[in-house]
Amino acid sequence: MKLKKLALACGVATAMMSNTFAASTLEEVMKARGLTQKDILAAAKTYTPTGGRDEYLAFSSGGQSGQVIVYGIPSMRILKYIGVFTPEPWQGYGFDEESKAVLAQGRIQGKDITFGDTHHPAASETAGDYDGKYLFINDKANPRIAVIDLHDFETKQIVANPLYKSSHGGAFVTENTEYVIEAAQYPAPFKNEYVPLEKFNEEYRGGVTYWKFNREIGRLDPEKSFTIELPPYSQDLSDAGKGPSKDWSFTNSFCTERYVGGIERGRPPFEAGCSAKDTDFLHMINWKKAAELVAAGKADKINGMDVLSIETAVAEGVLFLVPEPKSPHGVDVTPDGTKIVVSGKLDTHVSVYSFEKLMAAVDAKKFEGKDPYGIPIISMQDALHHQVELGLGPLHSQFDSKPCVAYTSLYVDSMIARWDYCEGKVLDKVSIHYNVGHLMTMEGDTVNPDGKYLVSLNKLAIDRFNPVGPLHPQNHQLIDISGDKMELLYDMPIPLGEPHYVMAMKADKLKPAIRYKSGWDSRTDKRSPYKTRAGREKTVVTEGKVEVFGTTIRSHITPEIIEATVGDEVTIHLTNLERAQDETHGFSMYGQNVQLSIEPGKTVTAKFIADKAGVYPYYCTEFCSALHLEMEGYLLVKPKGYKDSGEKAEAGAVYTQADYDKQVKTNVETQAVIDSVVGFITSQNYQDFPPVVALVEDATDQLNFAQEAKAKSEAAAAKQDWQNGALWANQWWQYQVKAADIGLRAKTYLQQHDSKTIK
Ligand code: K7E
Ligand code: CUA
Repeated sequence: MKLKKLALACGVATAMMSNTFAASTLEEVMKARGLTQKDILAAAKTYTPTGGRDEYLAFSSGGQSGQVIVYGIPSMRILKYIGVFTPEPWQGYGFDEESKAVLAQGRIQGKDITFGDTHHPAASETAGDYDGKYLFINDKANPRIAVIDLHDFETKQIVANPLYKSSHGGAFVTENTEYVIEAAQYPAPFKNEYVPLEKFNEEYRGGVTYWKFNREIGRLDPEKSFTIELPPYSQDLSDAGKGPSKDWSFTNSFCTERYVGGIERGRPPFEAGCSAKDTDFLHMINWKKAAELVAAGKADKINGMDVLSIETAVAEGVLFLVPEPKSPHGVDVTPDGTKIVVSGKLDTHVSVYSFEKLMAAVDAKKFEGKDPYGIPIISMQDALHHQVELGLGPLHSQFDSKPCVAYTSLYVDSMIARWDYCEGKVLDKVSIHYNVGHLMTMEGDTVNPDGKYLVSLNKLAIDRFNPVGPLHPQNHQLIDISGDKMELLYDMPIPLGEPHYVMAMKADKLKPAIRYKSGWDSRTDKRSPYKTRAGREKTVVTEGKVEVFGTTIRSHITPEIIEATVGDEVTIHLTNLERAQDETHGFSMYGQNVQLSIEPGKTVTAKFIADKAGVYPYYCTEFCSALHLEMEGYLLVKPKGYKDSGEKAEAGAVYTQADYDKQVKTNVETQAVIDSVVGFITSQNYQDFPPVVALVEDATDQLNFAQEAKAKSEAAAAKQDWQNGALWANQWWQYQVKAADIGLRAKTYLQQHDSKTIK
């Protein structure tokens, strides 16, 4: 009765859909779904058939989620959320001891911080071009930078800035990733103490930190990093120079009024006091020379970090200011490094500064004055190439493969402008939905942009998607920029925080691993001391401690029974023995906040106190094989002083010789099937297909396990132990089934990929 009603309701609701399904020609589908020619063209430009790959991979900030979102372009399919500043259970990030140690590096003054406000991802560069090796991202709320290794898409390191209390202008890398730049935002005292706001001008400070990157080990080196002290202006976005400007970096600022707010004290709010002046300052820093000064001992140690004071930076000629129209936001260096494009939310123009002119003023010591901290100011007239009127609320700029072509987001107009920054001409505009912040073109912040597509990161998504409550998804809109007119292709909802910036890299620059070296600690990139081999699993019990050295492989966890006494510290190291692609096992346990992800080859550790006597089942959380549900076990936590009754556990079922014989017969038949599959594969040129070679390796592993189980069953049978004989025969069959499954996958692959007999 109920079913009937449901069917009826569904029938009405999906009437239009079923028309679509019934339609068999393109015209019919277009009519049924109300699609135009233009829609079909956009679909054809983004649709990726099954098994297809994207040309670019985008790495997006995950905003308040503290994560990085990876998606493909042009399909806009999300591929991964990388856990960065926030625990991420699927990846076991923040649950295993190895990744907890990474998150612990991000503690702020000893406190665990379990979120991040990620803004700007930056990929490592060699000679100003993405090299596909590392990704960096900043946290605005708790000034930190994370390092992600693109070999496995895992977060390896978090560094917390010891001076700032917020930061925004990061992460940006210098031309050969010598340094990762992180600028402060809201000024605060460097020391971790109370300083009254009345001392704002004297003791509150801003700064730019240059985190030294050690490419050999793929980590930032705080010892070799340094900060340039800056006045208490709110430093904002930054960019590193390129080509002729490669030794310099540029950082915007707002609120150079140094207003301190106090709306509740009857004073005008920050927004009024911070935008009163007509101009703010672009900071121009010679980081190369600053690094030399630090190496020569000219820095002071503050909170353990080398800090070059304003005074020294000015005296040594590494720090200059240039006025820029008030409340600027984006600063972007052109691919050839000759110009710096600055846009201000409150000005309809973008200001294009000439690096050559800036250097001429520096060399001639031609300044219009000094700021209250003694920093020389280069006049705007002396530095500008020109200003170009683009529209309302210009924010960020990116570049095209075509010379002199830039794209700038117009926040207030809700448009993207394409313009010529050499000639100062607007070329085209396209509307977006709505209020774009950052925008991004393919490799558009490198020395060698690809053009092709642009992604608009919109701040509002009103009316674009099915409503899901007051909190809307974010909207990344894909735009085709290959033709004379920009064309909007696709809306992608992002349901995870507000991404600020995203960068896209040619997918073929990435060479991610499919498995780890056996027994690998992926967070330290070293062989784990807890690596456990098949057959060497053990549980070590000492006073107050139970330490398990276990393994996982389709379809069992070793051990299957762990015993502890209440109050024990339980440590479980698990090594995934799999070598096969995508054979990750999970491990979760009742009531202990344990959830591990053990990718092929990985070793991870769960640690907890068994503080309550009881029974705690555990199991594998990845559907890894036909007998995945049976990948299970028990932690038994006994009360103190518990005495075993000495009773033997009775198995639920009893097996006879007939059961043994029946299983062996099945196994012999199964082996015949396997032999025929193996015969097919080996008759082909399968060595020419790496995925098949990997499958054959895996199947061979399984058949070896089958042989071991077979030997055990025969040994039991020889002693007329039909119980164990039958069970081991069953285990032998389990391995055969896995081998057959893998073999069939290999066979299908060969048939679909034109191996020699098919031709
Ligand atoms: Cu939102 Cu670059 Cu942090 Cu602009 S930022 S929009
Ligand atoms: Cu291993 Cu499911």
